[in-house]
Amino acid sequence: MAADSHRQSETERGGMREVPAVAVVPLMADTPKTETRTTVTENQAAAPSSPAPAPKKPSGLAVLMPTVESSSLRQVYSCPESLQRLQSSRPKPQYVCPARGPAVGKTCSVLGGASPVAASGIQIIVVPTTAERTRPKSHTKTCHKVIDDVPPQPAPFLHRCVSLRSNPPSDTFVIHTREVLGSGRFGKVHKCTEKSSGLKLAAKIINTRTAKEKERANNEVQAMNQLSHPNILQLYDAFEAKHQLVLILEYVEGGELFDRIVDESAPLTEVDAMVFVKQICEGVSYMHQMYVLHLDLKPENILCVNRTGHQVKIIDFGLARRYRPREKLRVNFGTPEFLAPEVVNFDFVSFPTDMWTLGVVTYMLLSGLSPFLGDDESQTLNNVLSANCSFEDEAFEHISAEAKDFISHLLVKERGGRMSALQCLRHPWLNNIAEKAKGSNIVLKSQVLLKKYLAKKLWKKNYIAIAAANRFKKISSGGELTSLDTETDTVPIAT
Ligand code: PIT
Repeated sequence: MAADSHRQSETERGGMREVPAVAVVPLMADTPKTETRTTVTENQAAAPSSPAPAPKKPSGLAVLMPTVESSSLRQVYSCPESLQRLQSSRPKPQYVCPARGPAVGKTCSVLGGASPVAASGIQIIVVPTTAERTRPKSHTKTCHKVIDDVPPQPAPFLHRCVSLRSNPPSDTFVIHTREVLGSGRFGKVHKCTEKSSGLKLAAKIINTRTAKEKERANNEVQAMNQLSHPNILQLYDAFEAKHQLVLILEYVEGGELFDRIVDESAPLTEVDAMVFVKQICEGVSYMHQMYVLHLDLKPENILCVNRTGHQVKIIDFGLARRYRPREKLRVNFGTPEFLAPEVVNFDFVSFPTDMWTLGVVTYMLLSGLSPFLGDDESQTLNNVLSANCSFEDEAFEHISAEAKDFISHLLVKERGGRMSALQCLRHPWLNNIAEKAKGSNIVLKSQVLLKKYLAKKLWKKNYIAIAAANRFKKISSGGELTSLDTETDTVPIAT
């Protein structure tokens, strides 16, 4: 795909000067050699639903305050002050009761209506496509809704630089193991509550039997320690046991973005997609300014703050890497359909690698189609390498030229041709949203197609889980096992 005016200038990649080849190292390696241990107080801002914070007392939670300066162009060690400074320039969101204007035509489900909404939410009129108008569904009528285009509230606690604790998490938290918020190759995420404050949190229990799993888990802690942004899920605490690492994370109740938007009673329009993508760009832009590459920005890793609003947070920093100028990083992991061509080619990865994936996510959000997904893994990888994505499917029929231009400047085979996150935020598609919303907002076809995509993925996940259980049974009864690597999600790829 061609790229021109939105091409990423080198200065804008992470806000730094040209570095011909980029390299990155696991974040674990970033732990400063000399550390000063200090403590922070807990829950300086309590969760809206939690009891008033207990009187401040030293929590005993150690924070690493680095004293060693490294030679990289820009330091992100100086946590938390530098993080707070970067944050302080952002306008603080103001929340008021939902602002609902007069209904136009029939009022239907209102995305963002039940959550705290900015006084000036974007008011839009949603019209069904001609084909939809004949179907007996709730969003087949013209309706009115308000989109809360405000940044999410920050986590209900101040940024914490967390170091691993060796005492059991049950000393401090109740982990509700029956309530599963997410699961994956790593293990499971459960709801949890801090005993002293009642603060609702999430506990990600990561199995760390192998050195690789341990490295990934430690990586996640290191990455999250460096990031404090409303569009990035925050780390609260971390515990290490022999074969497990437990991350205590900010709790959000909206679930995965794609799971939420397939609810057909809440019609999805291009304006909704703009608001979601803009927030993802805000998070990625900040992450890149902090010299962190996510490298696994797939749809599952975007969570909604609540069930009705438009605020999203990026999760899963297990594959994240620290950008290191003059060093070169190649990676051989990821989810085939979201991999950038340089990953498939085992070439250097850097900021634009995340931007490619953002292009894939945006394409899917608008159309419900995965642009490079083939019948099997090798076809998918070949599709990625050809970087040939088209907007010819009827799912793109009502999608704006600006949206297609936005995607076209991300799904560019040549890394240097892709927009940076900052350039995305300046792209016309993500600007004047309220003005665009005044036009006719046709319901996207992506909802139905995404539902099929998710169902297929769930089927595959369950199939693999059953196959793995059967293989386990086989080994237990003395059979042979050739490979345990059955996960379809983030997998090592053949290079
Ligand atoms: C929720 C609510 C919440 C956190 C999560 C899910 C976290 C999910 C998660 C996090 C990861 C990961 C996989 C899933 O790799 O507050 O519904 O780092």
